[in-house]
Amino acid sequence: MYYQGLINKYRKYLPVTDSTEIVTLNEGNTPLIKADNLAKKIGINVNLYLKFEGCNPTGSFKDRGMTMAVTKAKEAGANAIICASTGNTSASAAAYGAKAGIKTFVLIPDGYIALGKLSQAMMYGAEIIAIKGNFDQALDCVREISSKYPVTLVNSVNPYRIEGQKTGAFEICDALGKAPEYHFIPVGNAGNITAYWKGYKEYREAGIINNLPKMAGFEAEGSAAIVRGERILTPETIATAIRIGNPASWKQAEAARDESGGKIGCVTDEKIIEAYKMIASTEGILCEPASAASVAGLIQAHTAGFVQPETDVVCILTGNGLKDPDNAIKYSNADVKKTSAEINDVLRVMGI
Ligand code: AN7
Repeated sequence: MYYQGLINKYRKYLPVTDSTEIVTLNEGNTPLIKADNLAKKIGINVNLYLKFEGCNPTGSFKDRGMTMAVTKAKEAGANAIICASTGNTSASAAAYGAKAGIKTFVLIPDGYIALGKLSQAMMYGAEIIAIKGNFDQALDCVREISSKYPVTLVNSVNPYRIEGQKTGAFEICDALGKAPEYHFIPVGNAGNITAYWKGYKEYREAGIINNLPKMAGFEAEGSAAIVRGERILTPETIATAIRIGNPASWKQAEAARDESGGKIGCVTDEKIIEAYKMIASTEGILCEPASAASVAGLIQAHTAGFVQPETDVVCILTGNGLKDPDNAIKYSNADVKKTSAEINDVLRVMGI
């Protein structure tokens, strides 16, 4: 049957009615890829799966929440939406805003968003405002603006975003016929870990699964507010998507950890890059650096003895590596060999 996006597929779990006009780009339905090569490389004896959210229409998991948030904004008659973003939310808001015919404002930290994400927001036609400040300051700004002016906030503090994003958990359970034992995920603003945990719990309440995963979220070390237990005023990390020092869903992330018997940890930029390269070279999947925090987290947790063998483990790869070609080129170590167009020269360079 023709796939029409995640609201249509999971409508009975979502706040829509038969008369709701759905704004969709046919997001969701992303592949859950068995990653035997990566598991072997890590040296872990589990069934490892990568949920590649980079296959969404704008290249990240944000589309799951945005279809829902923009559908509800449109239903409520909104003329404009606004968000703060480290990049992916702005790309997604801009795309769904374009589809809905709603004006979109995005606030981004000037100089700290990946090239591909900026190009997306530009092409989809958003009003782009680059602030001299970080994501947390941008979020404070848009929260205040949306509370005073008729513009709908579509950051993950908008509960419809969480509703849409919880469908990622439904898809994993539908694919495996159960919940995995462990769910590894990057943490920035902490909306996604909140959404997945909600999704797993709702599927269990509905009787579709009867187990729940341990939720393991990972922040970047230079932005690890939850791990350190304090707001970080100048968050830093190469993984700009999660360069966030005051996560909006902080409490909900801790609840997911505590209710599931999971953990929230942090990984260094060095480990993030190592995982980023390992995922690409062993599995043929190019995710963005922030996404690799889930796999870097798995490696760390495995070393610490947190992961039981012969279990199902899912790592969420939240965004597509094509969004950040600068980092891909910088860290690949690839040696591009140049030569003339003569076959003999090409063969010589090939070492034949
Ligand atoms: C690739 O786009 O916050 O913990 O403004 O883009 O739900 O915030 C992006 C976050 C992980 C963290 N991976 O998710 C934004 C933004 C990627 C991301 C996260 C983000 P949350």
